[in-house]
Amino acid sequence: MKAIVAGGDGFIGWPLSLALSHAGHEVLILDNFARRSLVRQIGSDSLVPLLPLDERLRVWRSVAPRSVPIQYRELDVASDMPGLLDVVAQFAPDTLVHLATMPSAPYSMKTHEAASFTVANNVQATFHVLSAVAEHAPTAHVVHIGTMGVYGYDAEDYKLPEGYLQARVALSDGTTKDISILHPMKPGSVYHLTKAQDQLFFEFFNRQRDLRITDLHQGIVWGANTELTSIDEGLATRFDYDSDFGTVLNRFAAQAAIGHPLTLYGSGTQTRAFIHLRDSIECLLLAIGNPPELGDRVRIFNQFTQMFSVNDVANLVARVGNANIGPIENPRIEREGNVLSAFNAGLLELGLRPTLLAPGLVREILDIASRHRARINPGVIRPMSFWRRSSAK
Ligand code: USQ
Repeated sequence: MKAIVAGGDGFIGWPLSLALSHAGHEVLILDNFARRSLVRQIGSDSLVPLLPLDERLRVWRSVAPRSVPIQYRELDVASDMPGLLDVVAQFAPDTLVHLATMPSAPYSMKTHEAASFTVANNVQATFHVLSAVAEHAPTAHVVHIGTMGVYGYDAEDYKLPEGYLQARVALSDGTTKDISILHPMKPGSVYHLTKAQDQLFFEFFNRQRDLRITDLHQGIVWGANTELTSIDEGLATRFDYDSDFGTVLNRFAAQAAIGHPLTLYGSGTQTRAFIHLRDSIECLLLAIGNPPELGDRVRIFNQFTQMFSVNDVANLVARVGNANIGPIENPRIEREGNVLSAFNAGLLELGLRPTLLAPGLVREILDIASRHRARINPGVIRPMSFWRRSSAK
């Protein structure tokens, strides 16, 4: 199989590219390295040192000499539509995995400029990817990582479906009809808003251009390694700990490593869906290996394995890492004490075997954070983006 991974230098894109190559597939990475430069712009960097992409690929060739070499091309899929059309026409992918996104909710709420960049980048990137596939690889399967956050986190006493809601409408003759619609969206940040918008693009291109599309509504990813990124330090994926780009559990681990109180936002009673990085890659492989049939509607899976409150996560990291918890005023506008329950049977039925949160796995992340703690900039740990003060709200 031939796969394009747009955003293949990123936190998920890199381990996914390795996994696809390891499985014998021909991989072409497209990336503009925006993630590396945005994180540096805010005064942070990956906690784990990263090699430039060409050097990472050299390391991969040396440890996996029998794998098909991964190709790459520096390309901004959001701004260079002719370039993308060209690449898709020439490479003729069977699968295009779209991860070329500005992925941070806090960054998207920081300033007018950051919000505007997020909208321009994410919306254009999705539109360009779909247009290029429709034009030059119409039978290819487009796989995208979306977010559980599109559903919103307002307390509702029902289990969130995988993308589609059954609704009953009244017909003019007095009878009723059951229909299936996209679940209403209630994004909590400009970033999540772009992911909600993506769903409309997918529906449109699926209905009008017959594209085969899988949208994975992912929870918060934790963990620092996959089996393949652990083979050699030069294959590590990025580990962000700053308050804009780091996700909560990895952030807490980095904080524990330098003796910083864990930055619990508000009461910590926000419940969220979580998934280990290894499982995230496994889910992508399962989705790629089991594409929808031509003519199927957009396939949506909820990609998470467990639900926790932020308190649960803080308490576990505090216990394993011998850290204190230091609650601070919540910089976000988000409901605390929410009820969250959702179906995730789709990926389990395809064969996902969940990696469950356990002290040993937290210890693994803490060890990595401790090993690199000299690289931590304490100035980027506390919140740097405030929903209420944000000009983007
Ligand atoms: N939180 C803290 N302390 C911190 C950081 C976060 O208490 O230092 C809390 C937040 O208030 C929030 C929760 O932890 O309630 C999760 O925050 P997060 O920064 O780990 O994750 P979030 O901004 O929600 O977004 C992340 C990824 C995004 C992905 C999303 C999945 O950045 O790409 O889409 O997780 S989900 O949240 O399920 O939509």
